[in-house]
Amino acid sequence: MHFEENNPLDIVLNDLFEHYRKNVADVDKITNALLEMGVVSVQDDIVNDHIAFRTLGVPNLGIASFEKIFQAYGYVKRDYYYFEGKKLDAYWFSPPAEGYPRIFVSELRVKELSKEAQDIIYKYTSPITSDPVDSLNLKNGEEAAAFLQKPLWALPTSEEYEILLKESEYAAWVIYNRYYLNHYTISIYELKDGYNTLEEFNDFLVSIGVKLNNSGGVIKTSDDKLLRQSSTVSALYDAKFSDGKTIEIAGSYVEFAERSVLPEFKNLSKGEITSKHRRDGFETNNADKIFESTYTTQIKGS
Ligand code: OOG
Ligand code: NI
Repeated sequence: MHFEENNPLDIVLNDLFEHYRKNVADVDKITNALLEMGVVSVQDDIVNDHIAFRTLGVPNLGIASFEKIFQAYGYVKRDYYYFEGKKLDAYWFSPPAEGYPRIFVSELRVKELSKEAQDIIYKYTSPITSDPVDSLNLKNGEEAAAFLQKPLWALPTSEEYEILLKESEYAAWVIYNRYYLNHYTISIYELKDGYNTLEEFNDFLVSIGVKLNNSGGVIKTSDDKLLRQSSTVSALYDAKFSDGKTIEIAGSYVEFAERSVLPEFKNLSKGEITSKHRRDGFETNNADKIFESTYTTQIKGS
C-alpha cells in the first residue's frame, strides 16, 4: 500500500507498512514473486483489504483508546465480534474513502485471565494512568506514526513472557509486540485470472515456499460462503527480554482475502462491480482461526 504523503492517515499507513515490510520477510517475498510472474507491475497494484492490530483490555488502553487514532482520520466503527475461547473482543472499522484498508482491532479480556497473568499485565500497564492517545496531536501524521512504534510499557522478563504464553498466546504477543501491525491483507479478487481465487493463490504461495495457517483448514469460509480467507504463519524472531535472555517468539504475518459479489448484484457485469458490491466486514469463525497465525501450535506444527 502506498498513498500520497499529503495527509496524516497516509503518513501513518505508509509508516506502519514500511516497518512491517522490513520485519516480515514473507511480505517482500510474496510481492517480488507477484512482480516476477507479472501478476502485478508495481507494489501499489496490490490492494490491501484490511490491516489488524491487537490491544490489551486495561484502563487507558485497549480498543477504547486505540480507535481514537483512526476515528480521527474518518474511520467508522462497525460490527462487534466475540471470541469466547481466546477471551477476545474485536471490532472492525470501515475506511473514510475508497482505496484505504478496513481495520480490524481486537482486545484481550484481561479480567478473565488467571490472577498470575493479570498481575504480569498490570505490572506493565498500570503506570499508564491516562489515555496516551489523548495527548497526541493526530493532525501531525509523523507524531501519530511514531506513537504506533513507541513502546508504551517496559519489556517483561522472559519468565513473565513464558507464563503469559502458556495461558494466552495473544497476551504474550501483545506484551512484546504492542501496536506493531499484526498483518496486512492482499485482496485476491483484484488480481488477474489464474491468481484471483484463493485455491489458485494458495497454490502459488506454496510454490514459492510460504507456509500457510491450517487451523480449521487452509481456506476459512464464512457461513454465507462470500468471505474466504487464508493466512501465512508468523516466522520466529529472536526477542530480547529485560532479564537479558533471548527467546524466539512470533511476530506478524500476511493474510489473503477473497470477497465475492453479493447475491443482489449477481447480474452486474465484471466492469460494473466495485468494492461496495462485494461481501464486507469479517466473520467470527474465520477470524478465530486466523488469530492462530501467531500461535505456537501453528508455527511449530507441520
Ligand atoms: C486478527 C485475526 C482475525 C480477520 O481478518 O478475521 C483477522 C489477529 O490475528 O489479530 O485478521
Ligand atoms: Ni485479518
